[in-house]
Amino acid sequence: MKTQTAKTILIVALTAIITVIVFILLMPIIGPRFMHPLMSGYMPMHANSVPPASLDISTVRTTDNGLYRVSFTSELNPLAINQIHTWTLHIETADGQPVENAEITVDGGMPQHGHGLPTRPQVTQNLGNGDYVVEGMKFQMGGWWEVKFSITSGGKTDTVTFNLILEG
Ligand SMILES: [Cu+2]
Repeated sequence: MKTQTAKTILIVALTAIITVIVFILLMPIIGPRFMHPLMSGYMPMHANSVPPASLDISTVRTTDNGLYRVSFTSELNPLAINQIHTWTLHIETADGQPVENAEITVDGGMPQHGHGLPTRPQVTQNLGNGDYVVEGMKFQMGGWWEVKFSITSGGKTDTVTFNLILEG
């Protein structure tokens, strides 16, 4: 009888361990599909993720220190979730001259969820006339996103943040 009980406990324990291991191994595959619905709605901490009412969702903005005027257009219009796509960024000086040879880095994320972008978008082409191709844009859930560009030209760096509201 004791042997039988020990056997049962062993089987239950092994099953539990195997389940955990399989779950961990599958996380990279099921993770994005499994976690993001949780993060975007069902978890209590995200239940109140309503974007601020005064959010500026303009696609034309002046950089934080007033050096550049930046606008973007998205190849995916209207923007939608779960699609890798390309933006074109246009950069001018404050007085309207195109900024031709800027170094640009891209960052972003969801301020209310505490996570960044799911991809690492890169500027891959300088089209001239202040236009730059940004490849690898993607948003994996609905809600408030920030996309931040750091722009350096002639040794002067300035940053700009675009706000997006995506339908989930
Ligand atoms: Cu999120």
